[in-house]
Amino acid sequence: MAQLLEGKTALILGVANKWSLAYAIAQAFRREGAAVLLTYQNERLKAAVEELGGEIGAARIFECDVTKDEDLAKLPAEIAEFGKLDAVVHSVAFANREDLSRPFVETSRAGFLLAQDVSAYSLVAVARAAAPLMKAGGSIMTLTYLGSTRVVPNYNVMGVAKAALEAAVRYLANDLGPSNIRVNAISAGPVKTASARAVKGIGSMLEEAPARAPLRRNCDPAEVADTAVFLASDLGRGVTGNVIFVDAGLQLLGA
Ligand code: 1JT
Repeated sequence: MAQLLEGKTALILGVANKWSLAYAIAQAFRREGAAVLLTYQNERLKAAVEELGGEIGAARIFECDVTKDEDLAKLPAEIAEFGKLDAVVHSVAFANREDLSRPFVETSRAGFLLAQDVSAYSLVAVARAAAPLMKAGGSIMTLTYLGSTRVVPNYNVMGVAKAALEAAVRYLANDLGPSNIRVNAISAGPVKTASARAVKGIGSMLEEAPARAPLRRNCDPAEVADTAVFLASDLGRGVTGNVIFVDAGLQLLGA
């Protein structure tokens, strides 16, 4: 079968380790023929991302902290050799650990703003930096979670940040649509990533999901990645401003 992303260049932010959803997406994009550019947040993650990028044949690997405008200003130089950028995957979030366990009402101003800056505003900053490079149109996508619209125990400040992120997807889709740039979010069901494991309660969610989910199993990073391929490819050309659930059907349930 023809490769779905042949001739396309994709920037993927948020690979931290082999469990990262961003890494599953990078693998799927390579399988479909895209040139893949990976970023790492800082020196601490550099070696790990370089090793993972080497394994999949990433075209470029560079430092990009999405909270630093000067790092985002490097994008034009990094993609210059490819002529244009076609897809961006934003798979970045952060909150203080204490804000993912104590009652939401106790969230500090600093903790709230940190989660918003890293997890929601960063999509706006990335889209603004990437859009001028998407000369043949493009697809920008981010990762979200059901805690944006429902109260999921302990998700707390991240739920509020994901609500802002999903609203940003809609406003960005409207702004960038005239340039044929689509903006969407993938809402992944619970998966065993390193960030998820840092969180109290994810273990029991993963244990209970196979009995409750309509598809009667847990979610697999590879199926999140295949939806990202669809959104980045021309198959997704009519889809913008959406939140697509890749969660084995869990979001349908009322109780
Ligand atoms: C972050 C973390 C963002 C974990 C995340 C996340 N988006 C989804 N998850 C997994 C998760 C987290 C919680 C949860 C269910 C799933 C951790 C680091 C900060 C960013 O609650 C039951 C809290």
